[in-house]
Amino acid sequence: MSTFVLATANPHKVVELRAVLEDLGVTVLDRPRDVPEVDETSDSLEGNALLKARALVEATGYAALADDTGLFVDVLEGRPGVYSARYAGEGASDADNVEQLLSELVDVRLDERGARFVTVITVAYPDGSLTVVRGELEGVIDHHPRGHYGFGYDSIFVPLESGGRTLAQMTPQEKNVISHRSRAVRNLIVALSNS
Ligand code: ITT
Repeated sequence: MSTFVLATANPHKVVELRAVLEDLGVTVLDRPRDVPEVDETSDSLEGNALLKARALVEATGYAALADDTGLFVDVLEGRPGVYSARYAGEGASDADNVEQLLSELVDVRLDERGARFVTVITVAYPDGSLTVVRGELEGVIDHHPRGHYGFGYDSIFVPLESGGRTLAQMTPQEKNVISHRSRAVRNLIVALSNS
């Protein structure tokens, strides 16, 4: 079929994406170490995924796959959103970002703490064409962190279909069944199978 180079250097994502794409007959190349990372300057997930994918197509000549994820909290008008990775400042840890978000929701009741994770995956091809898919997971932001699985904001995000558990209280397998990223990947499989 074709060859894709992956924009992410995150080892968890590389393993997940490589398995799915190789099943579809795609040859997967890791991100070349000598290609510099692009600044994620867009104000949308789609824009940032496109910036990452386009830069890699230009550098390598291969089709490139990039993803971007954000947590959108209703009562905060969608923040942290596209700034999820650096919400507590440049170089912030997951714990710093969680603390920052909880501090902004101190007086907000549970029924007003609705939020969603969104993942956008973009494949950019050398001829300029694009495949863009997304996956979403609805839930609420808990008052305190719970659980030890996962990463990022998992310890405070309670999916609607989790029986009250946070994502960090679900095993990786359970999270993978419902997660925003796996939903985006499933939509990618459909889009690539139809193309
Ligand atoms: P790249 O190297 O691929 O750009 P990244 O660290 O920028 O990866 P993402 O764009 O996927 O990561 O995610 C942005 C932030 O959103 C990330 O730093 C996490 O804090 C959070 N996040 C992403 N996916 C998450 C998940 O499944 N559960 C909890 N938090 C998540």
